[in-house]
Amino acid sequence: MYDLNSFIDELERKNPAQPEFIESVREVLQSVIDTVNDNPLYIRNRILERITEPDRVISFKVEWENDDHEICVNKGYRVQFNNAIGPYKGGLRFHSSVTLGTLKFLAFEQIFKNSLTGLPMGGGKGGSDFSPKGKSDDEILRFCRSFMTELQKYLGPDTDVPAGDIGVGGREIGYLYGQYKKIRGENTGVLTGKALEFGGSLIRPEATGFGTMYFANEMLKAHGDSMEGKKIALSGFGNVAWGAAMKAAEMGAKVITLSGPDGYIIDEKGVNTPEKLNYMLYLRNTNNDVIEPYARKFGATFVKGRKPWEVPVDMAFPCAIQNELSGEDARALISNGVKYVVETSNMGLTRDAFEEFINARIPTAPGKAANAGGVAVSGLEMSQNAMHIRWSEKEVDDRLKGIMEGIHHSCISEGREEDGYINYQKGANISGFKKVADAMCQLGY
Ligand code: 2IT
Repeated sequence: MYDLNSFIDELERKNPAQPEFIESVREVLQSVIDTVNDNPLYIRNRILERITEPDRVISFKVEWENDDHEICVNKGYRVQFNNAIGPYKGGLRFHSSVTLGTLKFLAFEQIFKNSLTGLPMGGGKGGSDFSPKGKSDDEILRFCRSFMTELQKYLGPDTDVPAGDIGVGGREIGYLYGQYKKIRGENTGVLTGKALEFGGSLIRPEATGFGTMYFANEMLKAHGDSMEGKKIALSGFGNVAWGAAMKAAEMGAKVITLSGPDGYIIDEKGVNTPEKLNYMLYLRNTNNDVIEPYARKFGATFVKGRKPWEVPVDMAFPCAIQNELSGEDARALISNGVKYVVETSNMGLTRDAFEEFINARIPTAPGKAANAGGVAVSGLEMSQNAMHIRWSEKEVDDRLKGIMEGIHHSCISEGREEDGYINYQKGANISGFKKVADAMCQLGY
């Protein structure tokens, strides 16, 4: 029999100074501990000990030259966490906050998220503490080349297939893939999120944002409600927020906030015109990491240094980075009458925030369910690459919708509590976990 607290204490002792990793393990384990204790096969196979230790962690040095001809050094990593159900799959994050602990948490989350999609993908994540903020295009190119020169040794279309994440979008994927092709001489789709000209999939850029709205739509339907007319607070302004805002507008809901490290904007008219949506992409590509210019351009209100969770809304979608919505933010949203919360960033909610929403019986989706559309369409990009074909926009979008509906169904079947409340966190964790654990039992150690 496992005891959650003693297991976590031991994990902490073995993995010091990795609080995000410990937190992500705690979140999954608190949902699955009874399932594990009830299953002698999981206990005999030591699933908990084995699933919380990465298969391997690759750590390397990235040397590159800046525009002033100075040599710069960054850290590079790839965490290959678990490949029981398919090749390692997960994004690369380039952000100054990245540490090994961050990438271990993201790779751990990815195992269960990928499992939930129903596609054959294992869990991995990589990245660097390189910050694209303020860098020129040439500097980003040189950094990406150097990063891939080392990383390519560990990749392959059936081994490990990275993609984008924070700081890694279409431009960076292009530079990384270009270097992979130069060194390996292969056109295998070893990265996803590629441009359409060289093997990318339609709908991949939109997939995370569209997917989170498809998931939200299922949540609302399950509660006899609809997206029509809902007011939404959304954080971030990158790729995920862009796709989410676009789909929300299509569904008749209104996104009224966006945010950056500098603060947030309130646009009461809604972030819903092609001009506003395209401006988000433009802002991202300036590498300045600020949202204030949006307020100036479209006559919206800019609130400096604060987060959008103080604005009264029906739905909240954190779409930026981990731990961006705290217990205090949750209490503010609850007292302002929030009805649904959809964690779209990975671990966007702190543990306190999750507890606040669950205790208040507010339907709250965890990131590993709601944001799985991104990696799901990455899986579809891998399939198209392997078959040397391209599916139409409708074909990919229909599959994405089907996958998100499937994930919602999994959450309900494992997450419904006695009082009828759907505990999406528990549902997602149990269904994602079981498939990987069963595979591990069958594969032997
Ligand atoms: O967090 C994520 O799921 C991603 N950044 C996407 C990963 C992928 O392989 O498409």
